[in-house]
Amino acid sequence: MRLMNVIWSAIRSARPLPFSACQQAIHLAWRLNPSRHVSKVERHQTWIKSLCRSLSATIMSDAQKTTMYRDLFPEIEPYDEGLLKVSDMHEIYYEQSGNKNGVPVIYVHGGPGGGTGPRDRRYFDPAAYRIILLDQRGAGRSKPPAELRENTTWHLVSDLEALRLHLNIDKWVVFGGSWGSTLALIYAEQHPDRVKALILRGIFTLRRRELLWYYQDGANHIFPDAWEKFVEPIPVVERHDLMGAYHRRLTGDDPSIQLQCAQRWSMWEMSTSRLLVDHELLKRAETDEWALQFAKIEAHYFVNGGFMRCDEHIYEDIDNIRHIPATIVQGRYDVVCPAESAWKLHKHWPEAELFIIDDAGHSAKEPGITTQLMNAADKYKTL
Ligand code: STX
Repeated sequence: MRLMNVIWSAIRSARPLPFSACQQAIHLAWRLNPSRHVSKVERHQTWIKSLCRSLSATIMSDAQKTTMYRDLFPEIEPYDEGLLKVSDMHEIYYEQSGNKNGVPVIYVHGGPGGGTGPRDRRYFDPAAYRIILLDQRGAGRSKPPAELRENTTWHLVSDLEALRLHLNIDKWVVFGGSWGSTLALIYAEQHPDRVKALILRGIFTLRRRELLWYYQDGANHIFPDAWEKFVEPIPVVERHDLMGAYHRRLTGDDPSIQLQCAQRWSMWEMSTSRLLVDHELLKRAETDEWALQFAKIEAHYFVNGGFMRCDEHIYEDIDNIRHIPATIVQGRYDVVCPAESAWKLHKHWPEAELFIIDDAGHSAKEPGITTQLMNAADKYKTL
């Protein structure tokens, strides 16, 4: 009876495991109950799968257990939401959830133009963290949507400071993936005294070669099928500069061309963000308002080189932040922001811990990446 209780409690807390661990567990389950017929096993697949997960957890070595995936924290609602006026033109949306007296953490979203969502609250222990989400200018619920005027990296850095002061925060943990890593790094380099720790994922430093890899010649070698759809709206004579060609159309005066280009631009990113393509994610690219925000703002930032001093900007200023505790999480098969940038950052900043996740692409939603991001957030929750 006690054994059954132990097994059931393990089943209730079961998390997805690598396939090889499940296979091992199946063998073990089989040895424990060899009379079970295959067809019965098939009929009870869900039960058996859970059992396999928990059994395999008991037979895995510690090293294997560190590769077990974590589930996000439960869904949580904000206790405070607002719009902060940051210029004559822009108001930025922010929200707070978790523990009002906890360690403040600011979630810096990607794109630029991607905005935040309820899922982004769930990397952080709500008992320990005061979780702050912010939609950057023109993105998400910020107003006006997709506005490109008064919208540069430096405006976004000053908005982070405006929000920090508005919320009466002295220092916060800064969490950002992809473009969120770019902005988090630049913000920290400008305001190192305001940053307790950095948690960075899918490193993107906005060098020209990173942009060309993704929007001109690089990632197309890996996703030729998705690429065909990406280049389709652009005439062959303009394809030598796809970012420029898209930018002209996205900021042009034909709304139907704007929308078609926004969808194709967004679809390229949604098709290439994960190790295994997520078809649900692709639907997002068809949402008109989101696609327009995402594509217009991304193209605007990218044709302008992220408004940075030079290609090496982030690396040149790295000494400003080398004393700040930091974790970098990078998918090995990240096609959007290849691991070369995370490696280069690590070389310039050896004090920052780097996790390369062997079974992941770009997305924060990939199980190995989620797990290491949550581990890092746990590590810094007592700072
Ligand atoms: N854009 C990289 C980036 O920051 C080139 C990014 N990629 N996907 C996203 O952001 C979302 C998760 C916001 C869609």
